[in-house]
Amino acid sequence: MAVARPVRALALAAILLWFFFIWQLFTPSSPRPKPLGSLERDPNLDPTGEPEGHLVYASKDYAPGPAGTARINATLLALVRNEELDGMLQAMRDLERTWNHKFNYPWTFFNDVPFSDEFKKKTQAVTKAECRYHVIPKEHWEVPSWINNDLFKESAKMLEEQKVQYASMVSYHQMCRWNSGLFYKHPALADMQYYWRVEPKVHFFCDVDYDVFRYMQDNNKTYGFTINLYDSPQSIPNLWPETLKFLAEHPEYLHERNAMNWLTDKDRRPEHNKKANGYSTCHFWSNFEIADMSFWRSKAYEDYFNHLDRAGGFFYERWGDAPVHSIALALFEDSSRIHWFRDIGYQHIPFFNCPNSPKCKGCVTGRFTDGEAFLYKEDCRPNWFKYVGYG
Ligand SMILES: Nc1nc2c(ncn2[C@@H]2O[C@H](COP(=O)(O)OP(=O)(O)OP(=O)(O)O)[C@@H](O)[C@H]2O)c(=O)[nH]1
Ligand SMILES: [Mg+2]
Repeated sequence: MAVARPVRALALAAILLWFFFIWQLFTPSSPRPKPLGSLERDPNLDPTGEPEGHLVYASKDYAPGPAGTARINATLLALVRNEELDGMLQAMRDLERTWNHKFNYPWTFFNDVPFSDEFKKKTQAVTKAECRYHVIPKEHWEVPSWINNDLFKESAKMLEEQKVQYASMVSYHQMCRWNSGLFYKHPALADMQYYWRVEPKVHFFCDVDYDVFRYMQDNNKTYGFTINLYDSPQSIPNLWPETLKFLAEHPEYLHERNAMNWLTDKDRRPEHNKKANGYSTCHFWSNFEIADMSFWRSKAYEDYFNHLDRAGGFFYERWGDAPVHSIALALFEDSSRIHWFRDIGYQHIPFFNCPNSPKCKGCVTGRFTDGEAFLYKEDCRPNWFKYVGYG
């Protein structure tokens, strides 16, 4: 039986459509780099070189030991558990390969319990630089006396109902509090000014040929970040109201070139701002930080941290060191002293900073995440670029 030509064409079109549909269904949802939004272009796609300003390169004056006279008072710093040894070794190998084998800055490891001999032996084996191991004093780690344990448990239950991760894990709250306001008070850091925070399992992808600590010092920078994100508003409902109370008591701490508009933006994610009671929730992702501890040691930050600590939100909510550090920097520091290290290729699961540079290997240029597509909206860099710039 002959089939009319139009009917054959229709059948063919239907078959093709069917194959197209199946292909769409089964191709993996590729986490290709996506643009930041309408009219925005991810600057990581643009060719990236070294930052402007005075740079100091490797030389024999950075040799390990006393011969390394060019090193300034700075250290690589990690709070880590003995059980995270493998992840720590991997992160160390990445950072040694891309940067520290040229500069040999010491590593300083902190733990709430003593480090095992295995931890010490294996970490020292992956670097020529000196490794130092310290236990955190009890009074810096313990839950403070004014925290009520029943109230903590009750609050943790409510936070967990709202899907706040790690809400009932006391040590997570202790870690966030220590990273917020106590690490730089450890006696082992008394003579240190700068640190580069490193977590187990993070990755570094790009060769960096200048001394980043000298970059901070010589170019008058206080804080360097790579990734800038939204936070879960459920974990910090009272952080901003407490901050406003503090500001009302201390208007003198507000810097005239602050980044208040980055902190209070409500255009991009109005719901976040609403749930966090006026805070955009934008923050520098603090698992990576290169910073000058003089800022944390200033009177403004000390007063702010004590105010927050007394308010109890490190335990009754789940205030992280990332929003706490970020709010303080954006309010009390000149925003031009906060630097985006766009040239440092970095990953902490599930987010990346991956610049367009021949010095980078192992990450996809401009890729922000390799996780689910919904994670793209966690990117708060566009607001930083909009309100402060690319510096
Ligand atoms: N010594 C010690 N280190 C801790 C403790 N809790 C967390 N840390 C360290 O603190 C840093 C942050 O902890 P993470 O568990 O990675 O927290 P996170 O990055 O918010 O969570 P993930 O997304 O799961 O990585 C890591 O370097 C951990 O090794 C603790 O109780 N003791
Ligand atoms: Mg982590």
